[in-house]
Parts: sequence; C-alpha cells; structure tokens
Amino acid sequence: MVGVLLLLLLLKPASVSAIGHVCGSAGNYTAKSTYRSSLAVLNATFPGNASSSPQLFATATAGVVRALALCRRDTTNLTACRECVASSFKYAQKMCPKHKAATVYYDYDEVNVTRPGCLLGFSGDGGFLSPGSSVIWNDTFFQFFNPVQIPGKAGVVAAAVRQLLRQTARYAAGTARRFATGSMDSIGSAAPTLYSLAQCTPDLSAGDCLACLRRLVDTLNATNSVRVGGRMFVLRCNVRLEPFMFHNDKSMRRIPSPSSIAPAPAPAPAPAPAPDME
Ligand SMILES: *[C@@H]1O[C@H](CO)[C@@H](O)[C@H](O)[C@H]1NC(C)=O
Ligand SMILES: *[C@@H]1O[C@H](CO)[C@@H](O)[C@H](O)[C@H]1NC(C)=O
Ligand SMILES: *[C@@H]1O[C@H](CO)[C@@H](O)[C@H](O)[C@H]1NC(C)=O
Ligand SMILES: *[C@@H]1O[C@H](CO)[C@@H](O)[C@H](O)[C@H]1NC(C)=O
Ligand SMILES: *[C@@H]1O[C@H](CO)[C@@H](O)[C@H](O)[C@H]1NC(C)=O
Ligand SMILES: *[C@@H]1O[C@H](CO)[C@@H](O)[C@H](O)[C@H]1NC(C)=O
Ligand SMILES: CC(=O)N[C@H]1CO[C@H](CO)[C@@H](O)[C@@H]1O
Repeated sequence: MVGVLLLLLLLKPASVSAIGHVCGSAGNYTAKSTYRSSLAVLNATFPGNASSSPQLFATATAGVVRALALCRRDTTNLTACRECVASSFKYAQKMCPKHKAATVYYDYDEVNVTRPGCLLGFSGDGGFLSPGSSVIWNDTFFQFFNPVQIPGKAGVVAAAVRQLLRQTARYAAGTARRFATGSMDSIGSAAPTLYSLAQCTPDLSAGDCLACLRRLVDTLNATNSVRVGGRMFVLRCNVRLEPFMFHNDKSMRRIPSPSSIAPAPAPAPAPAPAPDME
C-alpha cells in the first residue's frame, strides 16, 4: 500500500507549510547497492540543476535512478528553489527510508511569498519515471484540504470551485510554461474571493497537461469541492485553491463565477399569429 502522510507545521496563522509525501510501492534498496550510491549522486548535484534551468525544471538519471524536480513557476528566488529540492531529498530519505521510489510535495502558505514550493520524485527501473511509463497515478497522488467550508449554498459553491479550477487548468495547459493562476469573486454573499493555481511539468504536451489536470479536478467530490482551501498533486501536475493570494504570478486571470454570468436571455417568443381579419 502506498503510504501517504501530511506534516502540517503550524508556525503562525499566516505561515503554514504543508509537506506531502508518497512512498513508492516498488520495493526497497539495500545499504550497499548501486541504487543507494546513485541516489547519493542525485542528492548531491540535482537540486542545483532544477534551480539553474530557465523552466525551474530538471530531470536526471544516475545509474538506474531517475529523478524529476520542479519549482513553482512564480519563483524568483533561485536559492530558495535549490534549497527546496535539497530539503525534499532529505525529507524523502527521512519519511521513505530505503524506498526505491518516492514523491515529495513542498508548498508554503504565505501571503507574501518569499520561498517557492517545489516537488521532487525519484524512481528506479520500471518506476513512474521510466521511459514510456504513463503517469502512474496511484504511486504519486496526494491531496490535502482545509477542513473549513466555504459559506454559501453547497451546490453553488461547488460549481464555482470546479469552474475556477477547470478554467485555471485550461489556461495552464495553454501556456508554454504550463502554469496559470486565477481568482474568482462573486461566488455568493458570504464566500471569500478564491485564488487558484494549476501547473504541469513543462515536458508535458498541452493535451497531456490538460488531461492530467482534469483528472485531478475530477477527483473532487461533494465534500472537498466546498472546502476553503485544497491541494491536489500527482508528480506531473497539481492544483491549489486558497482564500488568499499565495503566489507571485503577475499574469493572474480573473475568472467569472457561474452565478455572476447573467443567464442568456430567454429566446424571444415566436410572433403570435396575426389575428384573422374580419
Ligand atoms: C522498506 O523499508 C521500510 C523502512 O525500513 C519498511 O517499512 C518497508 O516495509 C520496506 N518495504 C519492503 C517492500 O520491504
Ligand atoms: C544529501 O545532501 C545533503 C546536502 O544537501 C546532505 O546533507 C545529506 O547528507 C545528503 N544525503 C545523502 C543520503 O547523501
Ligand atoms: C546537472 O547539470 C550539470 C550541468 O548541466 C550536469 O553535468 C550534471 O550531470 C547534472 N546533474 C544531474 C544529476 O543530472
Ligand atoms: C532567498 O531564499 C533564501 C533561502 O531560503 C533566503 O535565505 C534569502 O533570504 C531569500 N532571498 C530573498 C531576496 O528573499
Ligand atoms: C490504481 O487505483 C485504482 C483505484 O483507485 C485501481 O482501480 C487501479 O487498479 C490501480 N492501478 C494500479 C496500477 O495499481
Ligand atoms: C470525498 O473524498 C474524500 C477523500 O478523497 C473522502 O474522505 C470523502 O468521504 C468523500 N466524500 C464523499 C461525499 O464522497
Ligand atoms: C498580508 C501582507 O503582508 N500583504 C502585503 C504583501 O506585499 C504587498 C506589496 O509589498 C503589500 O501591499 C501587502 O500589504
């Protein structure tokens, strides 16, 4: 069984780090193995590769181990990107000791972001990073939701949240950087403005990115689609929703809520047949 755990560090209300990890189910390596030494090589050199890439994205192979890392695209602090990936290796080794495959998702709740989030995955032969392997959902899926509900009519709120995330996903898939942010207000009299983010690893085609994001959004059910914050990840794509600005993206798009769009005017009634002349 895939181990899923969330560590929530409550530092202060405005600054909460969430770290998710998923230990792979592909088995363990042994202490003296080349797997271990390959992983050590990646641990030493790979964090700098993601942060020095213009896309903030890197893949690498050492021996039989493949790794992938992505820092969030609104990241401006490259040192923080490198440190995030290095911390992810450390975290993977702590939480998934000896596992041949692991995924770590680092994200930060900060209104004025100075540290980026990042993600790291590594796997061996036949694992989720092997050439030709499709996105193996089960081995990297992770989700976390704020327990607080968005006030308002559940059906209206859920429709708005889905619309916001679907539209953000479309925008993300349609950009070369495979990253987009959005906001939605006017969801209801009591609901806050919601902010969204969607991103894929930039090696995905637009179509694969959209399919990956859609699949994530489609996992929302009646319960978690009305939560005031949430994150859903697989290795290749992720979405996030918060009631506050949590990113530095200058290209955030305003997305109209379904209820703010005036219903199309009813079709004009067919002209009444002219009364018979006497
Ligand atoms: C791998 O190692 C971990 C930690 O030592 C252990 O909990 C787990 O059961 C092992 N898994 C396998 C498949 O041996
Ligand atoms: C990984 O690299 C970090 C430095 O970024 C180091 O502290 C740690 O010991 C390394 N871990 C392994 C298993 O090599
Ligand atoms: C990181 O990038 C450098 C320079 O491109 C390269 O030589 C090195 O092999 C890369 N490291 C890994 C682990 O791929
Ligand atoms: C960039 O990130 C590093 C590491 O987290 C931090 O020490 C530094 O202060 C940051 N720089 C800026 C300009 O925020
Ligand atoms: C992945 O999980 C789904 C159910 O969540 C299951 O039907 C499917 O067989 C699993 N696939 C693999 C490759 O384990
Ligand atoms: C929604 O999904 C969550 C976990 O993904 C589950 O705990 C919850 O029971 C589901 N709720 C409904 C109404 O299906
Ligand atoms: C909550 C908070 O500290 N917001 C600040 C973020 O940074 C902008 C611009 O520097 C300020 O205007 C906000 O007040």
